[in-house]
Amino acid sequence: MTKKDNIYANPQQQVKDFVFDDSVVDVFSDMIERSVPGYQTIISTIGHLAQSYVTDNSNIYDLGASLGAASLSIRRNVKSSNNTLYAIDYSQPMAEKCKKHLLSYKSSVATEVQCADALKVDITNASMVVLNFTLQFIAAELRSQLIENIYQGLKPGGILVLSEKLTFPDDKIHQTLNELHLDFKRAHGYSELEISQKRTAIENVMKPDSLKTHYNRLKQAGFKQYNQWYQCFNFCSIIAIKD
Ligand code: GEK
Repeated sequence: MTKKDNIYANPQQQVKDFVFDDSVVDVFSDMIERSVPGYQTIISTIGHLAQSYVTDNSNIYDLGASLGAASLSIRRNVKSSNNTLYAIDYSQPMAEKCKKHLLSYKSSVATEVQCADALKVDITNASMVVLNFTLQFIAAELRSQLIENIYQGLKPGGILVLSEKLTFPDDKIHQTLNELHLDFKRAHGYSELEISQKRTAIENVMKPDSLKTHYNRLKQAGFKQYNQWYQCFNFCSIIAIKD
């Protein structure tokens, strides 16, 4: 049973910076589903893309895998053989629960869950890499390095799925899409107190970019083909395919 996220339901004297600790891991599935518009659509589409892009004898990387929702979707859909899926998360409690979760389902895809920093992972022989709402938690000055590592580690024809919260250059658009997102959270049961305390907790930790910044970074890394395939309010998902 999924536990309800009520981490910010009571007033906190001092709201601390958000960390992926035991209390977050405990309620993570509920938290992400009630906070990220289109999350399930993105997870199932990652599986669908795995069907088309994962090739025989190649590796798959889910970087910032959390509890392994994208990894599970990939494993359920892969049609190729001799693949290894690396599910990576740098939060120890997250990686531990991810391992239990993934290993409780049978799969023909060899799976390794590792507690590691995505920046330090050696990406090789990859036909698919997933960064599903992870890049925004990585220091801005290190994001290009990660995207470059991914580009280098992808095989020709391999795919990167990059999902992120976005900022927008036009103030009114930014405010409106942000407000729609907050309404989404309200509609999913979060109170004003929960919304405001979560905002305080996350603002130093999660720093979204604009779509233009993402596209520039992908281009600089070497990708020639990339585009958004999904957007709901201020959340989007991009695919980038190596020539
Ligand atoms: C999903 N992809 O459910 N290295 C490895 N992991 C990291 C790093 C890093 N440098 N920085 C952050 N993380 C998941 C959802 S959540 C998104 C991803 C969210 C991990 C962090 O520990 C957390 O588990 C995850 O990235 C971000 O499809 O909570 O909004």
